[in-house]
Amino acid sequence: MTRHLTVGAAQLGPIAREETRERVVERLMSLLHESAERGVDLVVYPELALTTFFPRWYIEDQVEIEGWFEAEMPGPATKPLFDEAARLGIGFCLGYAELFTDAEGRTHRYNTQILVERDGSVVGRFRKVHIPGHEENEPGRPFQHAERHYFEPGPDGFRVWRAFGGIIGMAICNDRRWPETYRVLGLQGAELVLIGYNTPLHYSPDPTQNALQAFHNHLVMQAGAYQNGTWVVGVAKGGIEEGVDSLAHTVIIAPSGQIVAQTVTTGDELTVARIDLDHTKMYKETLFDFDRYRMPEHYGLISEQRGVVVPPDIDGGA
Ligand code: ING
Repeated sequence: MTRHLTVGAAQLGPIAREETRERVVERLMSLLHESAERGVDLVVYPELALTTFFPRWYIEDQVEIEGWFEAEMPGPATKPLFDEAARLGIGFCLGYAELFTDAEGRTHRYNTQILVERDGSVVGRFRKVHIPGHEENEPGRPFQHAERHYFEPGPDGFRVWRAFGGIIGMAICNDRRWPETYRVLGLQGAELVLIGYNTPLHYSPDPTQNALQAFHNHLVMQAGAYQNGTWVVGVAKGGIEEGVDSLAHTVIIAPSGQIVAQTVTTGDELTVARIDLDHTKMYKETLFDFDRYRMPEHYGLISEQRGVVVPPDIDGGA
């Protein structure tokens, strides 16, 4: 039996600081219509797909900050996208800055992705777990990466949802660099992992990594796909956005780790692949038959420890 699904990775080029939600939704709508022409069932948009990547500035005015967030999803600007996608029978994954008020009335700010089925129903919500960058103002940088000033880590961890005929997981940007992300999803049976990202080419803490950004981007997602027998879709917001050159290189990756589709520009570009979710079995039921081959009795440090602890007794001897 084959479970085919046609997936569209809808890369965005730069979004200007002054660009309105309505104008951005027009761009998302254009990619949605191209998806419909190309028979796409599920279209994946990038991280923070409704606004410019505002963590590149250290903003303290709370009103301005809240202007970057969505208090409801869909909201007035995004409802047309939801309605059109449902009319076309196309599902989508959308990244945005979420303002959430809990039952106790406390406000939370998350870097969020939602998964919307072809009937327009929201079937999943993921909040970014690994928040990179810095908390305090660092004006000495050419641009900031103050995600920790704006976002709390997602409290829900890494989950999967049954949708589009398979088991779908989500992750956001820096999450894709951590093998734990894919393994926790893999242990839940993930067959397709959807990841949006905004990645500046310049990495202030170690600029020697700048030239390796594209290599590292594909390395981590190809490894995550192969080592967990899952499809992975990585979708960029790329190009020079408010003066910051950001990685594109959007990809669709097979459970073998092979790239089966990728973008070739740094702008709004859709790349499409018809995937077979049963292809995952070739790896999940052989090399990466977790139940048969994993040895969790030796993996304790992975969840017990946060940082490195060098054991005292490592100076030689069996
Ligand atoms: N961006 C980055 C990422 O992990 C980063 C953090 C910035 C990495 C610059 C390298 C260079 O791709 C997000 N948004 O997590």
